[in-house]
Amino acid sequence: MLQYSMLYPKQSVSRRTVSMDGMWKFSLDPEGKGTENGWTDGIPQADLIPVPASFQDFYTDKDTREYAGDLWYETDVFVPEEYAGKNVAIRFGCATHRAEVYLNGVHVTSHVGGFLPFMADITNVARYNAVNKVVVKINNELSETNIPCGKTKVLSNGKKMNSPYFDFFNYSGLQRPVKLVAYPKEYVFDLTVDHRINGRDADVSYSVVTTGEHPVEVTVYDEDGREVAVSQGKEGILHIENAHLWQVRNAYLYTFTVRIKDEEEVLDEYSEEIGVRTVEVKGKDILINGSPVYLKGFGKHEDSDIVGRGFHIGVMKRDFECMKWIGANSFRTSHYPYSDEIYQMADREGFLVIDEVPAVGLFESLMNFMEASTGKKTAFFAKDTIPELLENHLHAVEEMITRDKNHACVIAWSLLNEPETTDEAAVPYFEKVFARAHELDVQKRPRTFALIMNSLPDTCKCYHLADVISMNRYYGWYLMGGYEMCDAEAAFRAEMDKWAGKNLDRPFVFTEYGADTYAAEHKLPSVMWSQEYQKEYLEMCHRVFDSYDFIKGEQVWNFADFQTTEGIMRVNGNKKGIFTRQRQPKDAAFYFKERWESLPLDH
Ligand code: GCB
Repeated sequence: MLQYSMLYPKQSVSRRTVSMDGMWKFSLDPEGKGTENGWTDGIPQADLIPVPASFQDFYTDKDTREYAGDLWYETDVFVPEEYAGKNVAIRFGCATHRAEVYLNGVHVTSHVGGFLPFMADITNVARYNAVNKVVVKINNELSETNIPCGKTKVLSNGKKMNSPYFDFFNYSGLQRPVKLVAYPKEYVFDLTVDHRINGRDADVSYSVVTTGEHPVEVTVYDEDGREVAVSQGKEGILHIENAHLWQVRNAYLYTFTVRIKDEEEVLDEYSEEIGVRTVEVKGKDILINGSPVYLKGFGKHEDSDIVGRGFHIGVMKRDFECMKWIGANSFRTSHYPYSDEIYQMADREGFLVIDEVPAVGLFESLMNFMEASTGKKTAFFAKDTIPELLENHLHAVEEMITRDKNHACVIAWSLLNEPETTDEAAVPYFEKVFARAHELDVQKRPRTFALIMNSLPDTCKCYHLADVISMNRYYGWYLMGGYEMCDAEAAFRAEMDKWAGKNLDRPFVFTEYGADTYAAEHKLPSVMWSQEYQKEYLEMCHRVFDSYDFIKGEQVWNFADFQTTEGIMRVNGNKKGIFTRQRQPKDAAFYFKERWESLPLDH
């Protein structure tokens, strides 16, 4: 079990949360001497920088943007007198990729992994009714022992540089909201729910973890605030009559309130909005509330101008509006779990989410999307870095599932993106990761991983572990693009015929397919990179998808153009977006709107 509660900070009769977002002091530490020089007490000559945001795109010099190493943040936080006697903590939405947190010079916590929240307990270190100094030391270097994988090299001028084995910019820093939270000593640590539908009614089994022995009561309220079910005890079943189910793009959220009680006194109260629905894979179908669904949507990124990977509430809103306009019903959180608020919004809007752990780059290559199709092998899973990597990976899976398990929107766990699966050495690693996800999720949601181009029916050693087979395929882009499109289609069909021949009786979802397209480029007849080519490419892919009854979803790569490392394969970023980075439609967006609005829900 995790050391800290993953429940999203909320206000209630017993809980307080105060935003710590704003301008923080900020300093790079290229020599790595901050700790030695006493920066844990306060950082010298600091600049001011917004939190939440990635630090990279504010500055105009390249050394800062490309910086690899330690970076320091500092702010003051006032801890009110009324918090004395409670638990007090600072909750970081994330710190990319590893963090050490100090309060008034005292080390309070460390965390590894850049895309999931953690809490620094400051109860015994805080000064009450006084200002306290928070210092966070972050390190953003990539390695093969932590996810996402990459390496950090040293240039001839002595500066460090990150080399990701993945195709998105290594944005880092305090990229998500930070909150000061206060909650009682005896408190609700965790809540887990699982749903069963019985005719018109629903039975929600729940379990609550608290830090004490006082009795627990769970009450369910409908959207009008009416009490519809109540149960006593840390475990039980909540019976909801005439249940209003959470449906795809037609959400309904009940409020589940957990109270720890001492007679009539409420010691702690925690509420969460939860949709009642079931998810199941049956034969070739993905079933939501027993009905088959076809996924229409995107692989996304948390990525936008200026703030980089920083959570921006306005960008989130625009993204959902674009996805609704185009007729999408789903997205994958490629290639890392997103900020909590995005799942809350997906719950509210009825979107289906494939939730992905940051296990990307488990194939040693700067351009794995290219090199995989050349047959390159890197023996990634045979390396001696694997035991430590696996430990961090399993920990991230635990954090992700613990954080996201109650979201109705989360219908599957993606446990890796494009790992090297052509070597037997991958199998034991995969088995452990898949087993852990199964053990942690009471809803037993389907598990998957995104198959890279060389993970083929006759070369992939791991697909048998996936409940849903997720395919990333680029026939007609990385392979046989342009005028060779007819050969691309033939090769694509030949691969799909082989999968069909395996009779796996399992759903397949395309979690990636796409073509880089310059928003300003038009050409008749088409050429690669033009808007016209993107459409021809997509039409070819859709012809293939529509020919196989086991294909149960299409999530095009990518929702929007996004930043990557610079290089000859990328023109200031990846341009496979259906929308531009500013969230305006390319021509293909209108084509998708037509297709997706006319596809039946179960296709
Ligand atoms: C992939 C990767 C994704 C890349 C994409 C591309 O296979 O999973 O991260 O951005 O291909 O555009 O090459």
